[in-house]
Amino acid sequence: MGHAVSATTESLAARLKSEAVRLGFDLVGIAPAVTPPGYPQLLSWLERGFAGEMHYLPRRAAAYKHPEHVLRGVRSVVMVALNYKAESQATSTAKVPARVARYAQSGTDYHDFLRDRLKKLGDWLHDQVPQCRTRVVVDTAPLLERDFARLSGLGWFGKNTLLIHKRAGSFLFLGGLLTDVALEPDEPHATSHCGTCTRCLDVCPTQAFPEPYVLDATKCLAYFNIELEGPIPREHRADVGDWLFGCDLCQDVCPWNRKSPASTDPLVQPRAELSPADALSIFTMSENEFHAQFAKTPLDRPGWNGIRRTAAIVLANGQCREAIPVLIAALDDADPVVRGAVVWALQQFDDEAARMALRERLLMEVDPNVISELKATQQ
Ligand code: B12
Ligand code: SF4
Ligand code: SF4
Repeated sequence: MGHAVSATTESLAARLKSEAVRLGFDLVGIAPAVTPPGYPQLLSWLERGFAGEMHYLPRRAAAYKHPEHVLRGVRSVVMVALNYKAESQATSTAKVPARVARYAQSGTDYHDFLRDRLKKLGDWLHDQVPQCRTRVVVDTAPLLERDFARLSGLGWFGKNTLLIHKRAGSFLFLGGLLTDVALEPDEPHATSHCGTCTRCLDVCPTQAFPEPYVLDATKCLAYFNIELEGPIPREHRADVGDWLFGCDLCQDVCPWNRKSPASTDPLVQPRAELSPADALSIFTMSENEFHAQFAKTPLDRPGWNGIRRTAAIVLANGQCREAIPVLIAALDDADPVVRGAVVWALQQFDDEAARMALRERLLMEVDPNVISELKATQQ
């Protein structure tokens, strides 16, 4: 059952927003529960194959059409944003620096703490409107979060596809609270403030933007080093540079992030060993050590093997000769994706021991993908 807008629900919206700020959110706005205006763009994005192996996106294409599919009877979508630009940066003295995107440097999984705070906001709403229904959304539900964030007035889509707020910038986590309470909606953010700037498009190492405002995710480093389970395509391994986890290049260059304030929230402050990480120590970590350090952190998503796959590539890109014997030893690794990356890494060094180890490995390798890595001579 829905709840009509009245003078009291209007002030309820204002009180809900104060509560959201009290809970530690930096921005909050309310959108009506409608078909998101960007829905046709999502369909064409999927049709162009830009979701790659993120099959959960096309599988739920129909559900994105209306937030009704996330919460039956939904009338309002409360969108919140939390600034994760931390006060300090880069404190570690890593031998081979391996960069971790800012959003993950605290080692805290933002899904958890955003969800906790949004649940508290939901509890607050339940106290005000006891029969109401709510659902918390962070990332995983079929909801175009940036579209609803724009609709609720939180900012515009940058050419890098990120949601940008004039004062707060784009280093923002987004989340939503869906409810069947009809709350007074905010005005959508109708203007764009990118102008003639193209910095984000120009800096992208893989040219992942086929046009402004559209990202081909299958070329984004964040897709390669976080989402992709298999090998990172050979032609993009050099582009990975020193990015172990995610990538911030198209946000670091954005003028709107230059003056954005730093957050004092303890949950987003960087852990020294992640800002930046050390590629060599990460690569040589045992599975137990990895879990002890990184279980429940964002690095757990690619996992021990995924992280070591990328670390091998970062070591080669950093041309750290100390890594050569370590990489040679890893030619025996149990995981073929790690072995494949190690083969490529060794091929990037002009080194006789590396060449000999690769020749020997070819005589005993059984995995067809690793064999083709061993036989490949380019890139
Ligand atoms: C899948 C996904 C990814 C994929 C694909 C990203 C992408 N651009 O689509 C990959 C793995 C590459 C990725 C990377 C990152 N992600 Co991500 N990701 C998502 C997720 C789960 C879904 C995004 C989605 O639906 N994409 C499909 C496309 C079609 O949607 P869209 O880009 O939002 O497109 C909208 C607009 O651009 C617009 N539009 C489309 N075409 C056009 C054309 C014109 C002319 C205009 C004006 C508009 C327009 O309409 C579209 C529909 O709303 C969301 C969470 C969520 N549920 O929304 C987080 C999310 C978008 N990611 C987030 C973050 C932080 C990142 C990274 C910064 C992480 C990192 N540092 O490594 C990078 C940034 C890369 C980048 N430049 O976008 C945040 C973004 C916050 C913000 N300020 O915008 C989100 C919202 C997660 C969250 N809850 O906070 N991500
Ligand atoms: S996150 Fe990095 S790789 Fe992905 S689009 Fe931005 S600059 Fe390109
Ligand atoms: S770098 Fe420039 S074009 Fe890209 S999002 Fe920022 S203002 Fe817009």
